[in-house]
Amino acid sequence: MNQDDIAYSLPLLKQAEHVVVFTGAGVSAESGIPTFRDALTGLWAKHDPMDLATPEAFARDPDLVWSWYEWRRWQIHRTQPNRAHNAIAQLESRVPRLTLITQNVDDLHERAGSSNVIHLHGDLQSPRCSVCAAPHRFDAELWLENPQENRSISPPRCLRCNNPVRPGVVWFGESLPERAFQQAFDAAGDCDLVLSIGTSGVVQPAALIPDIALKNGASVVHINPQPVLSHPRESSIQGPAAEILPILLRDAFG
Ligand code: BV8
Ligand code: ZN
Repeated sequence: MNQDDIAYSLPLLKQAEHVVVFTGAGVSAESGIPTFRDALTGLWAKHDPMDLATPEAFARDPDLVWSWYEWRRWQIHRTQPNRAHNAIAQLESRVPRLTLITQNVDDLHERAGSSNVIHLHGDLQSPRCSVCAAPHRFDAELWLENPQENRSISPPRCLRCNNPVRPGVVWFGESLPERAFQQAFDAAGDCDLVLSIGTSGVVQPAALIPDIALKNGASVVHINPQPVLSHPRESSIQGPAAEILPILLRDAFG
């Protein structure tokens, strides 16, 4: 982590009227949640997430896809927000206006205390009927089944039309939720600083968020162990978010 990169970002953060925090799977990495591209383990090792996270995969094998999401939901249920999530929640009260946009489907930002989290790719806590879209409530007892990697669990049935319930996430090839999309893109066009944290910027159209902000004259600071740079008003603080963010807040706001 380069102290100059932190020093360069401090005035941007202190002077910002509207900060957009844009997070990807890397912000949850230090809570032990593997990023989308990390190698899957156990039953999932032979699967490519890109093949599982599609409507076609769910239609072909609903038990396999539902089990994968239940295993991920179980992993998230058993972990805690890390210092990056906590620092982002604290930042809300340090800047005049903050919009938090996440590509993640976990609830770690909410559990760290962040409010009004915009989930561009949906979330694991709001399953719905795959046909009539009726919201489904998880049955608390399900956790007694302890969905380890080697279980195959059938999705519950919709109470209204008896069709399979699906995870409340956005699969590849599906459109992003209209309201979340609009809110996120409006915030990107209005802000003066984007903190882009733990995202490789591969998945579209979410990856446009920093570009929209740059086009509107904002600055972008990437926080990522990998360098992510392509524009004069983009800078990078290389390193893990859970280490960098607490330092950034301390040095900027005391
Ligand atoms: C759509 C939910 C319209 C499911 C996910 C151009 C325009 C529009 C569409 C496309 C396009 N080009 C291609 C497409 C199609 C596709 C797409 O983008 N494909 C990619 C692979 C090229 N996009 C779509 O299909 C989208 N839909 O556009 O609708 C449409 C409609 C019909 C037909 C066509 C188009 C929907 C995309 C949503 C997919 N759903 N998640 C689930 O989770 O199962 S995306 C999923 O992958 C995650 O949510 C995440 O956003 C994304 C990437 O995951 P990761 O790789 O894990 O995370 P990330 O990339 O953020 O990388 C991790 C980073 O963290 C790394 O950089 C690493 O260095 C860093 N890191 C690691 N440790 C740390 C760290 N950083 C900080 N601290 C650390 N400690
Ligand atoms: Zn239904």
